Amino acid sequence: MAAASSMAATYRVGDTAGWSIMGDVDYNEWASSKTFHAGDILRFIYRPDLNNVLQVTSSDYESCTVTAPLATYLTGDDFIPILGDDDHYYFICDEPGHCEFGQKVDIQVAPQVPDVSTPSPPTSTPPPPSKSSASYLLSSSVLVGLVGAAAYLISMQ
Ligand SMILES: [Cu+2]
Repeated sequence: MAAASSMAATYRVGDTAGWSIMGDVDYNEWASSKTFHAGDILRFIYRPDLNNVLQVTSSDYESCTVTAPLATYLTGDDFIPILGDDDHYYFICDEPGHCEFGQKVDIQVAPQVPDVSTPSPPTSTPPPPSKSSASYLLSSSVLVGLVGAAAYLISMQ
């Protein structure tokens, strides 16, 4: 069982009002009340004879331009997966006037939370001293100690 923070969620866009101009939903207010992560799914429910869902670029979202969608959804009950982290997904309806009326939503995907089970390696670790130099340092300090002890013993006599 995965931790709650990593479980994918499905969000019904506009909640019970769905994807429509009829409910007078502020879709960006709706989106700002959620935290979207990669792996989550957006569910757009709407009357397909009156609406659709276009995924568009940022500029086409701003200008309600419907002529160059990145993706088009038409079924009336669309499940759209959020794939990327730290990114925006822009959706509009292409029925005349609907986007201008406010049937548009900017989904901002939250940055991915680092997985604590796989910490990134330290950026700079000095290489450990090689065994030969370590043993050389050890033996030379022992040698100095022995010489010093010998000199001390000699001076005492
Ligand atoms: Cu519409």
